[in-house]
Amino acid sequence: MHPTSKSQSLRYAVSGLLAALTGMAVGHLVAAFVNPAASPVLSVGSTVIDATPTPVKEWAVQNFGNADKPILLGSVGLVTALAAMVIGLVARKRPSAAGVLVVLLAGLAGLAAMLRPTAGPVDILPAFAAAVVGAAVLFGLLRLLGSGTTTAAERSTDSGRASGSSPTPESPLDHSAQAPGVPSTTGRRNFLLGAAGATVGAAAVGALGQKLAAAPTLPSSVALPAPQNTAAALPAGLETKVKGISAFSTPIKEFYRVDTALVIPRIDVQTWELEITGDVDKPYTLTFDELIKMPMIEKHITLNCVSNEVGGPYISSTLWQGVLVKDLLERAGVKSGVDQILSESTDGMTISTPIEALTDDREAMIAVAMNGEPLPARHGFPARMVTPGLYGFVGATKWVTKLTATTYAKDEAYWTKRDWLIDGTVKTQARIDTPRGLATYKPGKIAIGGVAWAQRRGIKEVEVRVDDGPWQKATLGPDGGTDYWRQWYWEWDAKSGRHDLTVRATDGTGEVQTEKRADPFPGGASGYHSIVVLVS
Ligand SMILES: Nc1nc2c(c(=O)[nH]1)N[C@H]1C(S)=C(S)[C@@H](COP(=O)(O)O)O[C@H]1N2
Ligand SMILES: [Mo]
Repeated sequence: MHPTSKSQSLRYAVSGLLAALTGMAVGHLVAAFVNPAASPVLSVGSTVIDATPTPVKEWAVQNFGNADKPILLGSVGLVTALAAMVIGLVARKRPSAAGVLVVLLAGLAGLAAMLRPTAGPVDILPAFAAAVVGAAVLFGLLRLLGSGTTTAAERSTDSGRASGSSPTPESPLDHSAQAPGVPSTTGRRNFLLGAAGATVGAAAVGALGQKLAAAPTLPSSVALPAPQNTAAALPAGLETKVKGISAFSTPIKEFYRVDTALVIPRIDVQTWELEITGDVDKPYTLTFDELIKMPMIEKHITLNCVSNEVGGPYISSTLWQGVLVKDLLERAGVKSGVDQILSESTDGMTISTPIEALTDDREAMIAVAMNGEPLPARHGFPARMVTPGLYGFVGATKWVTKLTATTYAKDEAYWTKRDWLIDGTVKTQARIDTPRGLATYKPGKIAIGGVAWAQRRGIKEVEVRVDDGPWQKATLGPDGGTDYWRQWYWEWDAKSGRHDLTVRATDGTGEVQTEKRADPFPGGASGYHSIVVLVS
């Protein structure tokens, strides 16, 4: 191919790319007003998440951790960019076909947005805006590409400038060097200006959309009342004594986050409502003000994710404040035969929780505060469920708006449809936080420490083993209650060499955690946490 023609192809590909970028950016901005989740790139991303088979999703969570979403969105962006560049190339020969393809591409995003479980009619608007702007930018750039087609006079100045040779206007050689439809300097400059403008515009508009979609907090006019039933303050944890051990109370900024939401739902407390319905005598709805006027309790609870690998990071602990689910259900009068409460959130999540877990003495709650502060948006603002003893996927609905008394036979929750178990009882586990696996340490005294948990049962004992040696009893940290994790440590006199360190916990009933390894899917990981350290 002729080099000039090659760079001309590049300009067409760039036109397609910029059309898609500006379209997506404008769609993102429009979505900030109608529904942030309806942003073209986000709704396509969410559709991909929901359509991904469970094993692939597990693999992504294990391998990418918290980077799984940026990587997913990056991939969606990359595929879109490639498609857009192809559309740009098509536009060189068939501009109207390219226009149709831009509209189709935006249409796919619109379809994804409309098929989201919580989609409303306005959710089509971002994709519509993306189609209009995308097509406009494409045709705008095409015009610039076509507009400055070389005139003889311009060509002469062109070649003169480029080569520094004396101008030879109308030379046949000069003429043949110019491919048909190739823009002059003016045309190229106009195209570059247009492209730069589209790039800057897309970036500015996208950033504005991102800012407008930012998560809300409790307005200063709404003050959380103190709980009637306060929890005793936690004793100081071991973290000051054992370097590298998880803090007894997880700093809220470090609290793990697991959910399917690509944009954190923005909920206005003034319009938020909690509906209690289903097989109940008196269904009712509460505003946020009415909810927090009910008696509230406080409780130290450890929350963990069923997707956590043995030794994994998806576990955190804090003080929660909220209204007992039991009180909320009592007021509605749950009919006999009900075996689950199906909770729903603004982002379309559905979670089944066994009715006993919500009504027995474990104090499951609709929480409105963590560690004395209103829930951060990413942890469920303004209200979420917390059920001690159950993994989050069956008891910790964030951004909750509806509780339906029903049966497992009648209603199936999001994860159940994806073959995760209905029984989400937390398994007894222990984790080594320090020393770090595969790190090298000097011989001598090394504190081995970490956390152990068995919510509802509590931790009675933690033991550590070095290589094939005997199980050594670890010292336990303070007791934060049966629903709270327990810190532990054991001082090791490390000798040179490569060593395996293994930990196991015994729960409050005297049962030692199982050694049998299980993957997180479908009901939570099991097995002993073991690391290798090098001493030299
Ligand atoms: N609305 C909603 N709630 C949700 C989820 C979700 O995807 N959407 N994920 C659940 C899962 S799997 C877990 S482990 C916990 C995690 O809560 P956190 O992010 O506050 O730690 O939230 C639960 N609640
Ligand atoms: Mo989870």
